[in-house]
Amino acid sequence: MNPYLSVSDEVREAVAHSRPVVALESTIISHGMPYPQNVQTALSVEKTVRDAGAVPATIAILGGRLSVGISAEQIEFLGKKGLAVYKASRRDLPVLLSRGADGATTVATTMIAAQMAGVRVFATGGIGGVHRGAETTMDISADLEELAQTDVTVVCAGAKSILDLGLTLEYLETKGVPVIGYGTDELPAFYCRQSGFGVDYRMDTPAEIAAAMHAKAEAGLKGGMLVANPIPEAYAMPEDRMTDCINRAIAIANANGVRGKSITPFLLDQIKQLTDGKSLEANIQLVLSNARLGAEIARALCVLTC
Ligand code: PSU
Ligand code: MN
Repeated sequence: MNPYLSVSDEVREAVAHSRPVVALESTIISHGMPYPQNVQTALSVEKTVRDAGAVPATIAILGGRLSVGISAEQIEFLGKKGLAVYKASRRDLPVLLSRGADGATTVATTMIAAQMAGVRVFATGGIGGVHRGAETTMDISADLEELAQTDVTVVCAGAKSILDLGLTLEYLETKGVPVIGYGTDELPAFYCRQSGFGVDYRMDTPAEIAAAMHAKAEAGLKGGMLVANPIPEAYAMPEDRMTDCINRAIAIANANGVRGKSITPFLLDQIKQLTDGKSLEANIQLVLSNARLGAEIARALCVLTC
């Protein structure tokens, strides 16, 4: 037994009986949205997963343990603390665990904990990737390296154009990560349904995605898969308006010298202000939609593995 892993009874039992489970991250709670919408969203995401027939497993680092399946009170704690909670990616784990500290898990660390607990599907909003200007800043999210090595399928709404989407796709190709468009040939751009960049494969049913996951596992191929699910039509934002907002947000970040792990939360907040809060509503809706799809994939996977 891993002394740094703590799995809730509900999640442990579901995994032991091969029932569907969906992992959920906590950086989106503490750093991705303001309080109290962050807590409300995290709780409705869990409910959405349940209503779709799977067990939600929200993941965070609490008291130096990778905790899989945290409580509503713990979600409230992380949401209230907001940016004061440590944003924990892979490189932060040894120190946070040894110090008995708390941390909000990014996509990378959520994947690590999910794999340790035997959870195969993870739903979130957006992943980190290759940032615009990475040819000089070298800012490339550890999420991409995690997808290369950790066997968890991540359901997202594509990536925001605060990233260089073309370079992000190239990086994923180099690392051998399949990028699947759910009902689309194009990589969605988070707030918008299209980006102009193609995905590797289009799939139209959760069963097709589960079949690819199953084949990968049976063949002994390591690494994750990325499923990109476009934001529901009713909540999609106009592309030209978003491009303009994102460019303005990046200019503000550059003028203020914002770098490293602070850049994504900073840009999210700027974009929210520049869109009068509309980007936040879009963000909430796309996460709910990904949670539903994650649950359907987890259920389809159980049909294959049971
Ligand atoms: N994109 C979002 N919202 C988020 C994040 C990304 O739209 O909250 C978070 C995720 O937790 C992701 C992390 O894993 O930011 C990536 O951070 P970095 O680029 O510093 O690795
Ligand atoms: Mn970074």
